[in-house]
Amino acid sequence: MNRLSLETLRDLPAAVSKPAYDPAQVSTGVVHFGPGAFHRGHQAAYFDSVLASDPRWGIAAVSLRSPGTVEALAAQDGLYTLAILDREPSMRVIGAHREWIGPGGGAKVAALLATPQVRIVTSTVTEKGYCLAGDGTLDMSHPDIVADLAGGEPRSFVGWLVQGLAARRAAGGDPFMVLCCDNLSGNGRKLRAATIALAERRDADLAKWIADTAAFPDTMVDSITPASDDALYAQVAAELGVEDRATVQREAFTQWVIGPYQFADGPDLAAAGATLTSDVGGYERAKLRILNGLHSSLAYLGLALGLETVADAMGEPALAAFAERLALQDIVPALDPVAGLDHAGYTQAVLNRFRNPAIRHLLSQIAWDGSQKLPYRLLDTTAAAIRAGRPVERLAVPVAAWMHFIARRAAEGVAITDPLAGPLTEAAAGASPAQLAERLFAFDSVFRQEIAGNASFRAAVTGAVQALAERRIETLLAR
Ligand code: CS2
Repeated sequence: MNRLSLETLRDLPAAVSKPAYDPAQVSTGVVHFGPGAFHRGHQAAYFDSVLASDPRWGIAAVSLRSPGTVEALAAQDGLYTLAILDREPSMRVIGAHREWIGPGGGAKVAALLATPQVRIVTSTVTEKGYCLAGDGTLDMSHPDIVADLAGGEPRSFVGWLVQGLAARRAAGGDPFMVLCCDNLSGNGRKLRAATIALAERRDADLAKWIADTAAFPDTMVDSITPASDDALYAQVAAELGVEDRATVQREAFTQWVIGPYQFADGPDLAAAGATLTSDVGGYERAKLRILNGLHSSLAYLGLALGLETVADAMGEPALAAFAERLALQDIVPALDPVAGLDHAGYTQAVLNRFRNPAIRHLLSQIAWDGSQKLPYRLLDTTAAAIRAGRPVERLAVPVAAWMHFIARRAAEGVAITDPLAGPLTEAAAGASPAQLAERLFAFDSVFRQEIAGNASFRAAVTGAVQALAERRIETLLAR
């Protein structure tokens, strides 16, 4: 079967929507680090819409550690299909990527970051890709940061930002704007502080220049984008009549909320559907704690029940009802009101999205990197509940389910995906339920003192870990 390409694009069925611009006319204005499924399903679609009227915002996709996506894009002239799988499915070919750089392409990345026409750097490098410590500041002892401090070609994303900004300053140019598109609270603020902290080690004037001139707006990103799988490749090939190895699937819903920034003559992201607001923090907290908090809860509890996907978990009445109570009675009360956002309505909309039967979103995928995700997703809510004197028994359940997940994987000898996989597995191996809770509470990058030191929460988690070990999960879901 032929591959999707500029050549085969012309013959695609009429029902498939195609770029509303000539890809040959597009220039590179954005460098993106981490062109995984989420980027291709989310930001790239916004820039693809912008390109219809402004050809300056083509994307250079940078993936210096894994070649897969870049090779697939290269074989397809940068084109891929966004399969929107929802109540009304549709297929859209995206042509926003005009350059793609894989392992060994560091010199090219450095050159692009120094190019004045490149005015935006975006990132989806996952939570762990920012090399932050438990308190959200740059972890100076992280191996990639240690390597970057020693000089040479950057290893970390933050290292690339510092190098790129240094080159622009040296040339007397303007900084690029940085848009962090990962699920961290205060993502722009944290990345800005990390970049300045690393720059300071190199050159205090550079750090000051970055602080004074470079914009790092906070963003909230949202669209459920499961990893591409064989079923998707087959479905897209059947609908397009050509093979597409870079295709991605996502739900119809998509949201990109971007905090205030000054950026003359930039891309009109608002016209492409993004929301520009002064209260991105309110949206971000609601999304991280409600959507992502429930996602992680469903993942660890659903896996304990032997379920496979988010939709399966929502099909389990006791689990779905537990998730709804957790959101409405524990998570929402810990959120400050946000103008224009009804938290209860948002919760129902999220639960409805989770029921989307057209999407197979694996719980095991969401379970990745729990040590990085739990603090923003569930433990910020827990800290707020502790401070306000609200009960924490229900919040303890998903946290215990995470511990139980690690213990089960350790017992089965199956590796987990997590930057702390080694130490977590070691702590969990052979532990009794009480020891398991005790040992995992000692991971202070996950559990800050306010939480680890709270006797009620510790007792509730320990009891729930015990109940999970004894397969008394229904009693927990009844909470
Ligand atoms: C999910 C997110 O994998 C995960 O941890 O919770 O990727 C989630 O699907 C997105 O944040 C939705 O916008």
